Amino acid sequence: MIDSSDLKSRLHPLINQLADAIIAIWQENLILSPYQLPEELGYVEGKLEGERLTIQNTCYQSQQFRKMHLELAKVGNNLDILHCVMFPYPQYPLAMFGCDIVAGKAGISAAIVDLSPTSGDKTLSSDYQEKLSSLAEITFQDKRDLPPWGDIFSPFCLFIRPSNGEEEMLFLHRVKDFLTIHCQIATASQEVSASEKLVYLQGQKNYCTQQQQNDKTRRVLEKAFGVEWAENYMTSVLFDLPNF
Ligand code: BLA
Repeated sequence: MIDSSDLKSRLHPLINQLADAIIAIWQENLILSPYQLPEELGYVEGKLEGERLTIQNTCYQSQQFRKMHLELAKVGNNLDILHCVMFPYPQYPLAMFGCDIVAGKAGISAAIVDLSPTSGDKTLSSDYQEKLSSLAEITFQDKRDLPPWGDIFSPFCLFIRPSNGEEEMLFLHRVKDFLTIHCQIATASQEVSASEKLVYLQGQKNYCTQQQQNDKTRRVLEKAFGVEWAENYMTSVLFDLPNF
């Protein structure tokens, strides 16, 4: 028996708090049912240059979301990772919620959250824009630049290296704000036409194609599990597409 609470207790406190907050907001706003990941990929362990890589996945679905994926990972004693993506059913005109936190020995090096557009014109709809614009402005000391594949993210994307505990808490609150807005828009959303659905599906495909180009993620997975395993994991677990 694997004690799934074991990994969580060994992760950076912000990752722990954020994982709890994400699940709580999902439970409060959506009617969740389990989502079955490929059999052997719920909990995996590999070896990265002599260090253990442990991955623990939590996955749900709801009426509006094909897949809501929260992944926690630990690489030896060096690297803690939280990864979360919500994939809407493409007949709902919804954004992609994505969040990634990478914590090393020196603290959190990357904290990113976004609601990314998948519409034809690659902009967020007015309901997202209005709600996101009305959030109080926060200034973080250390803003990070997006890599070239990051053209999928919205102007509201927050990508920072938190400078202290206070900024970590501000980031946590901002993720909760983004996620709550997203769930509220989702539960109020109406299905679009068959032709529009194809446009949103194309938008999701583009999102996944771009995310699959994140060499930093790929490298960690390749070193622990090998090139082929990493490719399969990135395309079938992290950024998979439905066969609609
Ligand atoms: C960066 N992602 C990273 C980094 C690592 C990982 C090691 C570098 C940290 C740094 O630059 O400080 C590793 N992330 C992982 C691994 C997994 C993971 C192994 O999720 C999963 C097992 N990444 C996402 C999502 C987003 C995202 C959903 O998975 C955004 C919504 C973004 N991660 C993201 C970005 C970077 C990053 C933009 C910086 C990439 C760069 O600077 O080149």
